[in-house]
Amino acid sequence: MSTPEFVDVEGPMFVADPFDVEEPQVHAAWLPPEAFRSLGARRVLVHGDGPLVDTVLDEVARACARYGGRMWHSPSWDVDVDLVLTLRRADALPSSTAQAARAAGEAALIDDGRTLGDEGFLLARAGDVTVVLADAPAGLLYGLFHVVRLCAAAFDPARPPELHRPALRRRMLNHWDNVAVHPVMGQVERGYAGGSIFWRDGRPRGDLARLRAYGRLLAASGINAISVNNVNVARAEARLLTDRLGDVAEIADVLRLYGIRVHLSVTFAAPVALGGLSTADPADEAVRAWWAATTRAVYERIPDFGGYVVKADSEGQPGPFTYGRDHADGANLLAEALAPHGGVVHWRAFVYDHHQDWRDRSTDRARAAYDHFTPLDGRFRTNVVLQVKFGPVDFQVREPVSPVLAALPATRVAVEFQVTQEYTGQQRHICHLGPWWSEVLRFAPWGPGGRTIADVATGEKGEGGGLVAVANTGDDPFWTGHPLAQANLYTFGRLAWDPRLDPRAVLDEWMTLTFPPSATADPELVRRTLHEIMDDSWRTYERYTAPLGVGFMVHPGDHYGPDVDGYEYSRWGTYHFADRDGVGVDRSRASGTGFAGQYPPYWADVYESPERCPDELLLFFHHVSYTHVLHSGSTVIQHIYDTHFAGVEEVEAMRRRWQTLNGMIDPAVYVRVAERLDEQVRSAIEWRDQINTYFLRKSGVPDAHGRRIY
Ligand code: GCV
Repeated sequence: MSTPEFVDVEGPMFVADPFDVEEPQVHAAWLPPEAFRSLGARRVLVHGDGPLVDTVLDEVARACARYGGRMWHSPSWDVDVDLVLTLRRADALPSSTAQAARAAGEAALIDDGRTLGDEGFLLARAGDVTVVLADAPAGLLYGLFHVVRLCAAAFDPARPPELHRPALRRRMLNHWDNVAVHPVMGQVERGYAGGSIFWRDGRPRGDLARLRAYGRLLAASGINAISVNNVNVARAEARLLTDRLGDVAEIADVLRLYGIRVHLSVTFAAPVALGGLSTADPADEAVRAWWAATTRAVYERIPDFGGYVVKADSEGQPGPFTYGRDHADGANLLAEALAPHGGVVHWRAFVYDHHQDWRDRSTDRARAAYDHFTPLDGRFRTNVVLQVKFGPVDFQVREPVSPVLAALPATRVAVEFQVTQEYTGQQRHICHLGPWWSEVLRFAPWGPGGRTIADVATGEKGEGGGLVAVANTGDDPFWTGHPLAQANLYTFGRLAWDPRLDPRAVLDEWMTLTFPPSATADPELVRRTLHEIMDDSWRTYERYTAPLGVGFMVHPGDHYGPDVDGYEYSRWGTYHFADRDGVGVDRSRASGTGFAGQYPPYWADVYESPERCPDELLLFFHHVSYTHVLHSGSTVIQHIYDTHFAGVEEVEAMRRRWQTLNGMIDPAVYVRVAERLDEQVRSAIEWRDQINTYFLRKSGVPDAHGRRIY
């Protein structure tokens, strides 16, 4: 028998550990050491080689060191183990228990008839052993995090085999981080969690330990791609593509350890701004050559570079319209440069007139993306992903699903969500967005029972554009400002891995990892209380803010807090048209902007009719009188009063419930959340009183229950 190559957990770790993520200066979020307790107490064999396998080894070694388990790597020694993490095609396993486990896994796989792919894994039991089988190292890493999620259940002898493959190939985060501090938007545009994880005052932040800890969290949620700078690309940020590419490479080197590919937001004007050309016209040969050469240089430095993200002809960003070209011409220009290297361009569909005249009732911002992009269907190269915000306006707490998502069958389409809570309480309010995203993903735009938005993102043969979300993270010690906002990031990653997951179950997973039962005196109380606070928090937020899908009513600029008429006479195209008789935007075909007609027939008909339109979207699609009776039986005006009073009561109840956790959980988390709940209560009262007062004054209709309105 040859020498055992096991890792003696009492001895030095054999995997180089340049960064100490064991004792981070930041909150451990959903990967506290306690979450690894079950895994770390076992005998674990890891079989396979490569950088991502090293990451798996590092994770397992760390857990075993803490909880008394043992780990072997590619052994030549026969040992009994509890868990085998192995590549399917790796060399024969000498350990007999491991061999048996792998054989059982293979058998289960054959029975299942599916393949594992680049990121999938199989978890199966063989006798006393749990096996994680993958075809590629990324699958082993995801399998490891699955074992962590399952805790002891991963070792349940009765557990049937399970095969996991991500439904979506690309599960991406967009950071709206500026390299240099922007005079208005600061370091992170719409960022509510401090500064950037990547940049500070014009330079890389250089905190590689933090970066690695971030990659680890993202991988454990399922995210595998990230763009590292704002889609609004200013001068300093533009240079990341050329002379500051080294800064990007440094980030890519760290995130690669967790299977995350780095993408870059670029400016369409780069050939002029950086290349010294006189034009950025997509039809110009010199422009095409510039993009080709620049992109080649990017891949020489970052071989697994993901691609470009582009916001063009939108809110002041340059784009192809300047040259009389359309967005297919623009996107294809960059796609052509990326294609030889396997990269993609995420081309955003957020194109609308942001200099609208509020007097003009015929222009409708909600129509814009459809009007611009549907004529281009079929013209985009295959490595263009059209990135579409989930709703037609802008990440509101309630909007219909964007009709663009159902209108380009010959285009790869990605759905864009906003994890950063720009319009949903800015990480000062608890607003768990999982149920909202899940509702969007399950929406069937061609009518009930038909294909869903998740199907569109997946694509019929897996060639869909995937899911993308704007990140909510920053250099805040809790990552997300509000500690409970971590759940939104985790949930986004999990839904991107499998859009069919039940958001409540995902929230439960997040709770169990973040507040490990073994670390609290009364785990059931903690879990129940968190569910009571978070499960319905999105609907609570909706109740005390803009009613019935009408949207906005936020303070202009910072978008926090109520200002009912703040945007009413502005150029931004977000109006509610409240007058003494009624409120809402007529988007019908019959008498309004015609937006309802952008949907396939089933929903076009439903939305067209004030009688059939779902209550929660009524004011998005129709201008109705205050006395219009909803499906709920209430009138519009009474609904406004009732929901605003109820919303505040619910937030007050959240605060009381949170107080019952004092002493049960990490005091720092407790205090941070308690402070933010005080602000949430204050802000919800402000919303209630401004909205109710505004509509009482407009309508003259008193509250049926005689409650105090000002
Ligand atoms: C990055 C909204 C936000 C902007 C953001 C824009 C976008 O308008 O308020 O800050 O810009 O969306 O998605 O590009």
